[in-house]
Amino acid sequence: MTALPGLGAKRVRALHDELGVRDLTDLQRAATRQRIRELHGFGAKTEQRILEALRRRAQFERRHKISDVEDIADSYVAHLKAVQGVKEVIVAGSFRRRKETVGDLDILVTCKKGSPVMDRFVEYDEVSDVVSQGSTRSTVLLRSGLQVDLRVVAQISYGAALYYFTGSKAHNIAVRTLAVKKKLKINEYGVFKGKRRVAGKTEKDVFKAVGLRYIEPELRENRGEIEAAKKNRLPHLVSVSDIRGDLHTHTNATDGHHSLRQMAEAAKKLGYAYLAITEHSKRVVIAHGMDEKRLRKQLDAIDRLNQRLDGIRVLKGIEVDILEDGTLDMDNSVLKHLDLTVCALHSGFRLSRAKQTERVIRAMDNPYFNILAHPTGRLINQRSEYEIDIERVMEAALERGCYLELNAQPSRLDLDDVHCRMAKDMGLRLAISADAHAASNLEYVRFGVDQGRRGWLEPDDVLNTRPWRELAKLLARP
Ligand code: DGT
Ligand code: CA
Ligand code: CA
Repeated sequence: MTALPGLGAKRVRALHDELGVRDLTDLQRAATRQRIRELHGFGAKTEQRILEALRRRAQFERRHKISDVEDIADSYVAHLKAVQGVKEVIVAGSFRRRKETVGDLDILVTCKKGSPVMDRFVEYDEVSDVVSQGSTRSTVLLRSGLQVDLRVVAQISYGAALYYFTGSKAHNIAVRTLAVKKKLKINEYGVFKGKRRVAGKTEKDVFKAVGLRYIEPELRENRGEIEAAKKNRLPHLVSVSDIRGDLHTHTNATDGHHSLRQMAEAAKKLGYAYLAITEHSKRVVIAHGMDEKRLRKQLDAIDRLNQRLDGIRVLKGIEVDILEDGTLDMDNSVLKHLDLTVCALHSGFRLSRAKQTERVIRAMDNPYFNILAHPTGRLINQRSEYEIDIERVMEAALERGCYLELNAQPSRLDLDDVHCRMAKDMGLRLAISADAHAASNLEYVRFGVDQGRRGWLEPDDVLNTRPWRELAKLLARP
């Protein structure tokens, strides 16, 4: 409930203690019956705002951000692993394909005969409703509103079941068609030639049996991966260990939580070779954005820090606002001293598609423009992207030697997978950046890497897999 705007921990407690509100369904009921306005410190306006937030949530279907379900997935898996007789426990479905949102969790289990796994599955702490319970499949609803499906199969079918329940459905159907052409039958129990099982124990065997190279889960969307697997032309996907630094971070000099030094040390701990500090510019008043004078002061601080630090280089950057006329919110006389700029829209989202596209491209004409941050502005489950012709923006970036960002904040993941693929196909490299506002946020990069993998990105397609010397050359405008 605290995820709803305007509902802090204190208010959620009051709702619980006074009205017995335990989840979003209770909340909806209490608000509709106008019970909330009676509470001390709430009022009719707050009640209206709660209803509005609930409506907005419903609008964005009932999909859950992947970052929101990771903890519950992990602890559910741990709970099931502890059950007597259980062997394998794994979350399949869109979660395994690392989609930015998941509709539900699909857990696959193998176990010995007589294991009490089904009973233990429905007894899990967070379960609010048992939708169905059988001997090989069950479904529950958790208090958070998340649905979880469980399937139990024999060990001999583990690979086939994992393959089947990882999906996507479109991918499965395409592979099944391929199998039929080879006179094979493929289902969640195995790959069969007539009655004979020819594969099923591991996923690798399943792929081999139908004549394909192993396809990473993130690619299984029927977007050309099957053709590529046939021809042995699958991409060698980027992974977190390829990332050598972050190009978009904030400190407590603006709206971040940690100091320059703390951020640099956290980056060093991750094994990074460089970290760009990119504070907001003055236009973003609520983030205490910097003007020319404050930025110059910070550049001096970075110089001093670099002299003291070993093994990591702090890069001088800024997240500079693109103003409505396409100019940048910082004088070029200061921008020219920076190692890089990330440039972003934080206002004027309502311009027409043509005007918005033109605005960004005009900004790219500035020779100090390097990377377009969170290019579509969408916030998952909260705000749609603004109108913009991303393909045209990518072309313009290519022409000028600029780049786009894949912002790795799990609420942004902007660009999305389809746009990443578009960039790759055009030969436009992307920066995968955490946009960290605290030291621990640097780890968000893994969500960005997952999204990039879904967009077929290889290490070479990602700017910040390069050592600084190479990266500096790529950033230099022609
Ligand atoms: P979600 O939950 O909407 O984020 O997406 P998924 O992909 O997790 O879909 P879900 O939970 O409905 O089903 C899990 C997997 O099971 C799906 O990715 C592929 C497989 N599956 C489900 N229904 C079918 C079907 O009708 N045919 C085939 N071939 N596979 C299916
Ligand atoms: Ca699912
Ligand atoms: Ca499901």
